Amino acid sequence: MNQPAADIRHDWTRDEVLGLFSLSFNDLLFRAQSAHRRHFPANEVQISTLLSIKTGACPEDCKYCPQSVRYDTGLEREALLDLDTVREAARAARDGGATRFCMGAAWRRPKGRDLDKVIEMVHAVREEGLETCLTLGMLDAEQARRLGEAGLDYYNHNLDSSPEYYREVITTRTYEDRLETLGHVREAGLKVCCGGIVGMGETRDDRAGLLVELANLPEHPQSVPINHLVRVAGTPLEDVAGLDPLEFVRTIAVARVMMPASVVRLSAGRTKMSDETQALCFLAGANSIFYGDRLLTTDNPAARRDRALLERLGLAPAPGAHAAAAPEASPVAGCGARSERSGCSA
Ligand code: SAM
Ligand code: DTB
Ligand code: SF4
Repeated sequence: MNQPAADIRHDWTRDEVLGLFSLSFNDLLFRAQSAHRRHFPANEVQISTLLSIKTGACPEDCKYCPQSVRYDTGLEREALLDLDTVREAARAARDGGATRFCMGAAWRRPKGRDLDKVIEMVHAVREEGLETCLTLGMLDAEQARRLGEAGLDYYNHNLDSSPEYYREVITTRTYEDRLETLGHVREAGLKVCCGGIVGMGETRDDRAGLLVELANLPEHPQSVPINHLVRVAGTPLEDVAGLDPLEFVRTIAVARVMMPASVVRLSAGRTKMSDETQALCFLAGANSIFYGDRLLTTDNPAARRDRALLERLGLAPAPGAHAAAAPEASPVAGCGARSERSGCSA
């Protein structure tokens, strides 16, 4: 992605970022919306759909995650899906209006034969005219290189929180491990999708710390998912206090100001958000969502509710990079407008 130098910085300090968080809400949203319009069409939202290709029984201990083998969340484990199932799901996502298909596996890191199968999935999804994204856990340099060679577009690997709070949430892999994987992904020429989770009981200082780590990476991640914790019964974080929705909006706005040319995804946690909170998130510069009734193992807003929301807000789906390969691809029903300044015309 072309990153003009003027407002792309990699030298953020936590104090400076806390200063952004402390601005008056109006001033912060004005700055975020101005940054957004410098780099993106004002009224477009990138649409991704998720599929869990291998579910549950993960050896890691991430305290937020329903898929860790250490917590009894009642989740049924599933082996790696077969290729036809993935292809069908990708077609359905494309026909529903998604332009990117993100496949997630509950692994610490993929093993050799598993990666071969996942590479076949990447080819199949590309053939359906969709951009591809994978999240499989840690990768070594060779695995990242193979995925790049296979034509994968994005690799998702989150930093999740500030380095200090991360240690409270995950003990089985370090922040350094994550940074190392992100380095391999970048060096393999893949686009990086990297963000975090808020609403895990962290402080504002931790949220600022996460955003500093993301923005001070050698390149800004091309995609920055900001997840609100989905509290799942059986996980250690099931009873953590929820985050003030306006603080969530501030987090999105600060991410937009710090990484103005990155796509910021309003990611997990939308089922519990009002339409008004989501509208403020879009105003704060969020320009991507997960679309479809499921995330990986938890619910996402119903597709019909999202169509209605985009339409009410005059937002249109952003065109996908591989759209030409998919003659049958259709925009999100009822939201076909793609002009810069106008919204959905349906
Ligand atoms: N196992 C791989 C890994 O952790 O890198 C890939 C799958 S993992 C489920 C992908 C991301 O989902 C995690 O990094 C985390 O940010 C997010 N996630 C997991 N559980 C979540 C929850 N309950 N609420 C919000 N985000 C969650
Ligand atoms: C990301 O940052 N959020 C997505 C995606 N990357 C893989 C995952 C959200 C998972 C929410 C919990 C679940 O559905 O299991
Ligand atoms: Fe495993 Fe990923 Fe869940 Fe952590 S977030 S327990 S690594 S599936």
